[in-house]
Amino acid sequence: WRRLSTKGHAPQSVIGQDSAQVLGQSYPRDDFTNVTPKILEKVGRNLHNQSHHPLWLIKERIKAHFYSSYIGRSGNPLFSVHDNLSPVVTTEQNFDSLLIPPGHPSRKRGDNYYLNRTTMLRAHTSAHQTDLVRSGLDAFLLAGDVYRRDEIDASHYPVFHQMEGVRLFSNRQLFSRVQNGGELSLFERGGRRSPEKQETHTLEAVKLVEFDLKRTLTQLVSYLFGADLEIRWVDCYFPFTHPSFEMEVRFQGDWMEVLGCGVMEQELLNSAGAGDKLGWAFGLGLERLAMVLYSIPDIRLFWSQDERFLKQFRVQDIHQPVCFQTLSKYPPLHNDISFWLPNGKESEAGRESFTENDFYELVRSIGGDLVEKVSLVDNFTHPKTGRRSHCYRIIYRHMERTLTQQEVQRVHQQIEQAAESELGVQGRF
Ligand code: FA5
Ligand code: MG
Repeated sequence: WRRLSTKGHAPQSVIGQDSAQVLGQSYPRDDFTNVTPKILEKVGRNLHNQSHHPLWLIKERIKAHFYSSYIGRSGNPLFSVHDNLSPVVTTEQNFDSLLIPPGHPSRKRGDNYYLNRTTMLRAHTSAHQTDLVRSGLDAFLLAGDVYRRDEIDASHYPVFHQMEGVRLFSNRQLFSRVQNGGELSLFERGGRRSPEKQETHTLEAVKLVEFDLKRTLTQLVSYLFGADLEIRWVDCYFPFTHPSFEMEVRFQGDWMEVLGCGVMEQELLNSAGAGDKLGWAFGLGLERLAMVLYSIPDIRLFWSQDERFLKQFRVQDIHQPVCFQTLSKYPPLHNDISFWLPNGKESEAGRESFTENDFYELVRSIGGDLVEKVSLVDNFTHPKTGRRSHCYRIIYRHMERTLTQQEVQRVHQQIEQAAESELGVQGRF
């Protein structure tokens, strides 16, 4: 609520004559290189990791749901969460590890951002599936920025965010709750691939995995949107899952696809060292969910640095409902406030007797929605007395009408009085 979005501290990414510098690494250019400066500006922004950004908020809600619903045998969360993997991946990770064959249309230069022939900005979070499974994880969530060459309109942007989920099951884990489960197996020899299943899987194992996958995702969206949301499952195709499905939700009278998922291809698990297990995987679009959940009309708004956008998501509790209001066209008014801080003595607890956050809290409690932004504009120490003074600028703006000087003055004076009586500061009003 109180600060402008923290800018990423990632090293700047640029494209030069001979190489691209991305997140502090250099990649030699070749005939495949097609990243642009505009796209590289977005690398390292990590919107999903910026506190109170709507994508962060929805990621936190998803994490909270998984942490509380799926608990391991020793009381630990079953799913580990990964949100800091570099978006720079090899074409092997993005395609080959997922059984996407050479020459497959999804590899087209026109659809992806290549740093060179062997390195690219990931086109989906699935690029990390194999590595995380190989590292020994049985259940994980993974959030990250993904890059696809695409047009820009209200629902398409070349950079968006996905959350991947994977869960693996051993024979015991899958069948332990089934009567006489000990007699069932995950795998069969000489089986045939059919619309229902892969050749090596037993039908009973696949049906349980598919059921667990759909139940997990249905519970997730009912947790996010309430049980009233209409959803439907559509059969589809991915090279790395079979069977595969998309979930669609009803949004503004139309069906909108929010995620793809399926039973993981056994060949992928075999090559990742988990050949004794079956698994499901899903990949969902965080923007798509956030747009439905918060009624955000345009995907470009996620990149906005406008306080009027960002402040709407600065809720105390991540479960508090947020309904996005379109940005006000009405003009802002600003008013400054300066005061001497209480004497620099520290309280017994070793805490400062005045903190900036106390003041922000106070402004919010009095000014409510009229306050768009508060910022510290001057911090002054008197050369002789050593007393410190702060000056804050408060920007007032109403969503639905033009504020008058008079009504802003009233609120501003209340803030001045409360600052003196509650925070022990001395006004220089
Ligand atoms: C994939 O990216 C697969 N990796 C998903 C997957 C993971 C399948 C694991 C099976 C197992 P797809 O391209 O359909 O699939 O994208 C997945 C989701 O990302 C979509 O359902 C949608 O919510 C979101 N998405 C895709 N393209 C865009 C876009 N241009 N803008 C915003 N969101 C998008
Ligand atoms: Mg799709």
